[in-house]
Amino acid sequence: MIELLGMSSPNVQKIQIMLEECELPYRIRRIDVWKGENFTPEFEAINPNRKVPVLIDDDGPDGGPCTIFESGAILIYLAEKTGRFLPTRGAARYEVLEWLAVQMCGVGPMFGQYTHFRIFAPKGNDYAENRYRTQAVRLFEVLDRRLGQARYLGGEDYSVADMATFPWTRDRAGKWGGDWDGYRHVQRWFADVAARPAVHRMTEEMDKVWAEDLVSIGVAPVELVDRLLGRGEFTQEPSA
Ligand SMILES: N[C@@H](CCC(=O)N[C@@H](CS)C(=O)NCC(=O)O)C(=O)O
Repeated sequence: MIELLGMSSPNVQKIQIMLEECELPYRIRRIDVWKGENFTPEFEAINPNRKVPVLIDDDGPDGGPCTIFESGAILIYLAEKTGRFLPTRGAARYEVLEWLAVQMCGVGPMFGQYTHFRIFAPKGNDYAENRYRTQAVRLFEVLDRRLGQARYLGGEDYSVADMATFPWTRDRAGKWGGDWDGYRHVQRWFADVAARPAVHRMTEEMDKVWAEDLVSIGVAPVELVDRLLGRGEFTQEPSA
């Protein structure tokens, strides 16, 4: 059995899509980051970076249980375990890995920071908000150009690169001042991915987890939110 540790965030959603696509039996263990459950010694022992998702597989590559953290590594692990959604060799493999890397190193961090500064930063912090919005819009343009040349991000076949990117584009460009109507290739791809039964199953399940997350967000103590966001008493001052 596989256990997926996480909440409703995009980095967790991408793993659930892959598990559903591969029809692997799994269960979700909710880790409530708003209650600091990712800061316990038990959690730190399985992910020193203290973030979700984490995947625990009873049937790991060496015959025993294994634990994997970082969503990109988890997707590659599941692709290699099942032999699906990532070509095993040749240029096609690296094309998928390139676009997976664009998600991991670009789309995730930039969209994440834009969300942070838009929602959590004190008013007047226009520099950071403008910078990350500009990066987010730039990345939408990169995705749109790519999807004008290829059916999917990794090439002609649906792959882990699409699964990784899809949750980050849900609900976003239109609200962000980017020209959603202008991103017609992203829109075509988005509709295509959203229509997959596995993706449907993920959104149904994750909408329920999101409802639980919303309750936790509403009652989260200030000091836990400050630790999560790295602010207040958790701010690191520059060394002299
Ligand atoms: N690069 C990591 C990012 C994981 C990440 O940022 N997870 C967030 C939820 S999306 C989290 O655990 N936040 C809690 C915290 O930062 O304390 C991955 O892709 O797995």
